[in-house]
Amino acid sequence: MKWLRIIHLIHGVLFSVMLLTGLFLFMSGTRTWFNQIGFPLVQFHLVIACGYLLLTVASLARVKRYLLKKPRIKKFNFYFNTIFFFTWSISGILMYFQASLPAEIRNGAVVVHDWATFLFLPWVGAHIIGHLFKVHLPWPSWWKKQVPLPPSIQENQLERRDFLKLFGFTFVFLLIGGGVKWITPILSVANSETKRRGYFRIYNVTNEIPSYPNNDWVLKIDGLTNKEVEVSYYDLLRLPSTTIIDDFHCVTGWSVTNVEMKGVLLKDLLKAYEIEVNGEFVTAYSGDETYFDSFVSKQLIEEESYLVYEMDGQPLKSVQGYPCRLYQPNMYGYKSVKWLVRIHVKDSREIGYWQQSGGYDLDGYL
Ligand SMILES: Nc1nc2c(c(=O)[nH]1)N[C@H]1C(S)=C(S)[C@@H](COP(=O)(O)O)O[C@H]1N2
Ligand SMILES: [Mo]
Repeated sequence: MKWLRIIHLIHGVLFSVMLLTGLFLFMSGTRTWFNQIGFPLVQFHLVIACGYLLLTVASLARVKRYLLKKPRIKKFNFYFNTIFFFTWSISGILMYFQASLPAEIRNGAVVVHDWATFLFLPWVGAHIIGHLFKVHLPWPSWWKKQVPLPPSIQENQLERRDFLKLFGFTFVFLLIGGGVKWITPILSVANSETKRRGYFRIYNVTNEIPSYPNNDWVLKIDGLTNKEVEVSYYDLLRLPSTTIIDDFHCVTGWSVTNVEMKGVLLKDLLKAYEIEVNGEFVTAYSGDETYFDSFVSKQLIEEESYLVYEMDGQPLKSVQGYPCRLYQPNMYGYKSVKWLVRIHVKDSREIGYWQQSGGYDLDGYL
């Protein structure tokens, strides 16, 4: 009995840490903040998860033996938790090995992992409140056992548990409301070839969105070239455009399928301006003055890459890189530098932002 209590406590602590780090990973703002202070949040989340996994697997049989002698509500708790435990573990393991999995499974794993957390939150809330305040949710009598009406109802008075109920229902209501909004684009059935599936999680390592209010944006092409060129927004729109419908993949696991992107092929721009690229490497810089990534020149020119300015028929949104982002269809999303302002040709290779701080692969091929 004493042991079970200790296990319960460790379980609770580990779970809370995972929940918190998980939410921090989920929200772009906190994710960015941890990244800025150099804290390896993903690895931390994983290490705790392994501890949690081992502890749970080791104690599962004992806990089950203990709980099955108890009232139905405890049995319910046991099975409810076990189902979620396996859902998180399996989807988490799939997320870890996502690089070697097909996009559908990868994307599914992220959605399941996030959604399991989302659906579990109300239970966690109720469980914590129950333990802290020694109150219990008013389960219907057929579920527990026959109980007399509480005095508060007999006397028609409000009790703390009534406020908790109110609070609880509001919370669940908000969750469902938020959830519906969030899951609609994922569940939406693609009714044409070109309909997008999934959604972009907007990433920005700086927490500040570069803005170009009067389209006072220029793309500079310089370095080892025969000339230095500055291309304005209107110049870009005037160049011959190419549209691609493609699946966008982030290396952290999410994908958006059938995204329509319109822009200018870099090789077309180089041709139009008669620019010769005389260096083996290229660094692409963002106007946020922080994000950049590097390529072998060939990867951007011969393999084709896009200077994207429209997505799904609309100009890019500011958070998605307005007015222009780079896109290399064979590579992961992190190579798609948003608010692209400079293409610098060099004879040595820069180590990009995520290669320095996240250990991402230099080339980033899918
Ligand atoms: N300037 C800039 N570009 C960026 C990023 C960023 O943080 N800053 N994140 C990259 C990553 S890791 C991905 S997956 C995509 C995400 O695109 P989205 O923010 O439009 O969803 O943008 C890429 N380009
Ligand atoms: Mo990414």
